[in-house]
Amino acid sequence: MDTLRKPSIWLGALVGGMLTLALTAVLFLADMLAGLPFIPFDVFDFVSRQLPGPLLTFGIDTMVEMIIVFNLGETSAAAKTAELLMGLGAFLGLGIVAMAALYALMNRGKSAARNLAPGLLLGLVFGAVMMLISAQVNLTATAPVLIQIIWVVLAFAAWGLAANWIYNDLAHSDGKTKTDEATGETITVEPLDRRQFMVRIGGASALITVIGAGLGAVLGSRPGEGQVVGELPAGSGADGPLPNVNDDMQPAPGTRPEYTPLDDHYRIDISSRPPVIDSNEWRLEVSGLVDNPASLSLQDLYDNFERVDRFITLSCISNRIGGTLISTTKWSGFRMSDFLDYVKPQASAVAMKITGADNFDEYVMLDVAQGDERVMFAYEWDEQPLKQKHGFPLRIYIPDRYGMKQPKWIKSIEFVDAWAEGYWVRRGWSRDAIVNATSVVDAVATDAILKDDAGYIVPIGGIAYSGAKMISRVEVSVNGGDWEAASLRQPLSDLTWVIWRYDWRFQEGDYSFEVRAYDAEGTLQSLDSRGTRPDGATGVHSKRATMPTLADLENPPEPEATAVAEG
Ligand SMILES: Nc1nc2c(c(=O)[nH]1)N[C@H]1C(S)=C(S)[C@@H](COP(=O)(O)O)O[C@H]1N2
Ligand SMILES: [Mo]
Repeated sequence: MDTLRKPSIWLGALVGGMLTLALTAVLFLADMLAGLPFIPFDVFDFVSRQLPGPLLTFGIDTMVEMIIVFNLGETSAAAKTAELLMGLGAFLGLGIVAMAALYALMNRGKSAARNLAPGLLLGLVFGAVMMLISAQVNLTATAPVLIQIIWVVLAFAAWGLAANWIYNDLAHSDGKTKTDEATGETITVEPLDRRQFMVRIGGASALITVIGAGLGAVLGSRPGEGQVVGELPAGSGADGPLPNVNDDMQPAPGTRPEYTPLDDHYRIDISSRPPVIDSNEWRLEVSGLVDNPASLSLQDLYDNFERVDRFITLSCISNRIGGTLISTTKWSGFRMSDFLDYVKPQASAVAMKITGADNFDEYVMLDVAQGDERVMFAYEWDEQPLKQKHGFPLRIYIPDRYGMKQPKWIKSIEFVDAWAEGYWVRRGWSRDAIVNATSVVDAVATDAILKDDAGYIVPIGGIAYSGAKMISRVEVSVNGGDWEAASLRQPLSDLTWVIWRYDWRFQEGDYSFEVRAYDAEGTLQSLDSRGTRPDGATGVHSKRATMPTLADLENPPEPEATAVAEG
């Protein structure tokens, strides 16, 4: 008879950790090779969809705070990475708790029978629940649904069975006996040392983890976030000079690029990974209160509507004063007015409910859609089809509104007779999300000080933006002194930010440079310091800098003598 030595729940947790890591790697490999769902991210997305608005916002705020405090890089990219890591961590935690619970439950059983039912049951239940969750939020799995179901349930069943099998071996690992077949005698088998056994299990899990994750990363043929699936209409490919090339005003060194390189455009959305959309299958479904309901392919959009290009600055309502959740690129697509002429809204239509492939939804009032000729749909950014993460194949642009009002990955537009709250409005954010004027000091260029006849000049510069209200004047105040006018570069369009520059007469010491801007109507930006929620941040941005000493400027210390440029 076996002697039973029940494995503790701590051993269960350890086994859970190892097996869940291995499961994660295998799920990842299957995702990369066969378009099967990657459950850890699905669980994370599912949970974040359920969280009450304030809690969700608090979580995002804390994360952004940490990214800024610990200087973890560009906010939106770092936030996405943090989310993915949190998703993986939470899934691992779930696996650990599940296995600890399994071991605790099994320890309550009296029988020493080598039963595999509890683990199998746990795996099947988990697999089924995970598949249900995935079915609701997964945007990237491309394998047939039946295959997805079979795969997920089997993978989790194997995970549960493995834990159960390890439990049995652990429980029976000491003083095992068996009957010698030749002699009929009962002999004692060498007790298998638990530690040794766990090391073996750990080694096997680690091997699976490394191989799964490694192969997945190397063999991954799945579209990356930069790629799109299916055939594409030819983009314009044009790459002409920017409209303001002839403006002599040069930004202060260190000012952010006026035209954001596409790879650096900020990105904010509600899913761990952007939806994978096949352009061959995608249709824009137009329904509801219209005379001409339609189902339009991407090619239809290129063919039916006149192309328009606009330089546009987009900002997230979560952008903090001086933050990086704001970028500028060239949007191409077609006018809202042409689209409305085509589908013919009925008299009773009041708003459009626009839904993305991620089920993000927003309501756009028809009077807003018709109130500005510049409202448009975009299928290209920077002369290329939209990147997957930026909303391929179609997104909307509404001037003077923050990004939360502007769905990406549009799949349907329903004309309805009443406005309702969209995704972020339901979570406590602004109903209208109108852009607040803001101005930012990007650079106090102490490493690019200029010399003129009167002495030295420190270039100071940055951006000013007020949605579609344009910027007429930017002012700088040094250490709380008078507000002095900065010079403005001609903007890329009436919908982009403006680059400003202020050449400050050098003085030794520590200084704080504040900036404020006026819109085209002469309205001063709000100077009240207010956080992002619910209506977007306001307040004055400033930057402190310590000037070099005059002696250092006149006799630059070797060998970094290049700091001073002759002006
Ligand atoms: N379908 C969909 N559209 C969306 C979002 C989203 O999560 N899903 N996020 C919105 C928000 S909050 C912003 S700020 C912009 C960001 O666009 P970008 O990521 O391309 O810069 O997209 C908007 N459109
Ligand atoms: Mo946003």
